[in-house]
Amino acid sequence: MPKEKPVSFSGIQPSGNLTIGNYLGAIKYFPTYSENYKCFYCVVDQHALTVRQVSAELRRCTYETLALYIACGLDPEKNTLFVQSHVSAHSELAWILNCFTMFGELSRMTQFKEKSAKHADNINAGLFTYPTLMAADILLYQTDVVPVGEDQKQHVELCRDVAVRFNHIYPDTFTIPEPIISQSGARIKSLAEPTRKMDKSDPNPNAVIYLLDDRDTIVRKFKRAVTDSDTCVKFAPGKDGINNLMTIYSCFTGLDFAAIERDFAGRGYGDFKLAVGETVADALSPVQAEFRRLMADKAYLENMMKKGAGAAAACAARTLAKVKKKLGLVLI
Ligand code: AQP
Repeated sequence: MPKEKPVSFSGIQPSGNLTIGNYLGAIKYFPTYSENYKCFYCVVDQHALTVRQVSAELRRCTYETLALYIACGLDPEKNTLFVQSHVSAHSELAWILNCFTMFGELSRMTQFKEKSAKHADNINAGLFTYPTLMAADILLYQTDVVPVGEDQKQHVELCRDVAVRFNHIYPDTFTIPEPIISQSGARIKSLAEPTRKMDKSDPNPNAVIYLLDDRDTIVRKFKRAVTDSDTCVKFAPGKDGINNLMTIYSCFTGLDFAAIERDFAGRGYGDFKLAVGETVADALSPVQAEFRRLMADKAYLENMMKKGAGAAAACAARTLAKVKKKLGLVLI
């Protein structure tokens, strides 16, 4: 069946409280696809299982991530919002794609290497095959574009390689997806170690701005952000801390670096950090208010989960049946 519109798919793990990294690298852009794409945005709870989770926390974060999708501007009437584990086709297709993905390809994934180092006591098979589940997420919907932060580019490229390999053997099965990485905000760094990505699972909460942090906390964390011993607000190589703060400020205000440098000429880092903190807190305040409203209505969220799962499952079932038929699995 020809598509009415190209398809956009992306997902976020409910593996902790969402950060401004998740927002600026991904969620902020999701609503911009709603008019011209058929959009699927997923809470990828099965991906979160690759790292040990506390059950009650995983459940809470699943509701919260869904509520944050909407609070950040995704209209559930225009987008299919759903939870991965509610559509069993994801794990079914992941198994099939495991049989078309090479051990060497998975071994080269940066995230696998980083997470294996971080969780040395739990280097499980799911952590290793994470990219094939992600490929299943994407390919099930015949996706054209995948808006993601820079860290996920490698996984989308692997997904493309697997889809091309599959299509070579069984022609015209999958649409080959393109990763879309934003020009700005694609890699927001930690406030404590600004050479590293801001991670929602960072054990140091001062390194991360969570979307649900209150105003005082946001301002305090930015005040404490690691910068160099210079005082001049200028984007330059090697000034990782100030470059990161300027990137965040630019993403939230729309000002380019030259304008920020002009505005803060002759003023120290202290003034700038305060401005960044207040700007981010102002921008997140309406998102937080809408989030609280949605979280007070669990029945609404559950109803939406069911509706989203139904719509996603219908699309996913078509691709899965096509794949099974091509492979020679008997359909009854
Ligand atoms: N720091 C970031 N800057 C820009 N984009 C980012 N993304 C994540 N961190 C940044 C993008 O957010 C989307 C969801 O990714 P995820 O659920 O895998 O987020 P995560 O915080 O990286 O999740 P983890 O793996 O649970 O946390 P850590 O890494 O803390 O162990 C993606 O589009 C991602 O690119």
